Amino acid sequence: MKLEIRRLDAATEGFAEQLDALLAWESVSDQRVQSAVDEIVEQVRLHKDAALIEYTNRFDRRQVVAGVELVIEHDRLEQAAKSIPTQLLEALEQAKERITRYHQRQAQTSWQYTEEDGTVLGQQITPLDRVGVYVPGGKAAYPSSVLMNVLPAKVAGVKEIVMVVPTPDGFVNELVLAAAHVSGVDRVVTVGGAQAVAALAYGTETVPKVDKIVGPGNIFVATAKKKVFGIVGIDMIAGPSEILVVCDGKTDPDWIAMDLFSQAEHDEDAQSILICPDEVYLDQVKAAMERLIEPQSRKDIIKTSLEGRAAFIKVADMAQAMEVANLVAAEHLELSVDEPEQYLPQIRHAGAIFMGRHTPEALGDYCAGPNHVLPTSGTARFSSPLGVYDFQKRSSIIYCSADGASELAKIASPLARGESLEAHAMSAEYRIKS
Ligand code: HSO
Ligand code: ZN
Repeated sequence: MKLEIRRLDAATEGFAEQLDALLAWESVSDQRVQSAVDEIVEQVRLHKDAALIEYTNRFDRRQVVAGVELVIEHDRLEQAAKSIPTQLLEALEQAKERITRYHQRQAQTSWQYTEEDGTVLGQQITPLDRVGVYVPGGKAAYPSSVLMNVLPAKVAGVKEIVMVVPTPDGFVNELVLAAAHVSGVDRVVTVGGAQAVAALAYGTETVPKVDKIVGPGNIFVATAKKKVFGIVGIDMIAGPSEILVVCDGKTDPDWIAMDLFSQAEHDEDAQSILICPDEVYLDQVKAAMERLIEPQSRKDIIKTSLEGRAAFIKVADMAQAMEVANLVAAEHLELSVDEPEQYLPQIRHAGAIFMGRHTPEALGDYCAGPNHVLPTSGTARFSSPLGVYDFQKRSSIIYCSADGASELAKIASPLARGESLEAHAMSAEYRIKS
């Protein structure tokens, strides 16, 4: 199958503009989506289960009468785990172990130190009490994403994890339920869309109010998450998946072709970019892609994604490849080269960095250990992978000794008076020793 893939050359004038155009992505939250979400969130806030049930019946074509019908019992999760092929269950468990081990290293711990005057200062770390995990229904329902969202919360020590998942026409994804069981979700409620987000943010008779909502979703879910942010915490608003492969031209072209497909098959808007100093190699990868796409079960999605958003970028050398990689700030960056560690210090922006020819992104998506929830659309410039720290909070600790308070008050008092805050000044001054 012929593929039309955009080619750029970093040496040409106007490359910067071409790159900007390539990366440009606007999530289309039009006014209609916004007003629909406003209405849904408001109704669920006011009428709780009654509204949640009505929307669920309408959008997911169900006939639920009472809230309890939305809840999936623990036994049912266990049954799902038993019903899936053993090999799959074992893989979920092995992935869980590796992901947990990696994330345990991320846990922040409390600390304290004592000033010379005896004042103790510190930071106390506590987990969030209750977290909501949104799991999409239908084609984007990934059991691996259940693990990636739930396990860091578990490691952080979150007491209660509520998972919401839409079940259109009552269809339940057994693998998703099995993953919920393996990762230790406390409660599963079969609701989705903006109504599920609203239920998690405000609480209903069936869905407990949570402190933070994480997990990917469609435009309605994303818009609802933005709307309730402030009432609850949210993780991030994810754009389409991206992969950027930097290759020196010496990896088997078939491997690179398949790595690029692995992102492209996610959805039509996904972006796959290959950077290489060797033009002939780019042609070889293209030929490999045209051959390998034929038997792909998702070849239509792959083709649309590649022809709409992919690019091959020719660079002068590896140094320029690193510069371009930093401009892209990709969600996934593969360094398909020998001795990739020599380039690592030059990479400033990337969600996850896959080092060397034997590290395809797919291994990171499932089981290597790091999280697969990563910053997209260039947001790796200022944000990080989902992690244990997203489920932990910090409280500052101040414990003054009598001497310490007396000394601090002498600093605080003039500052307070400078702000014309007399009670502040006096509160401090009461502690000054005469
Ligand atoms: N690559 C996706 C995660 C995923 N892949 C789930 C397979 N399943 C995140 O960009
Ligand atoms: Zn993936």
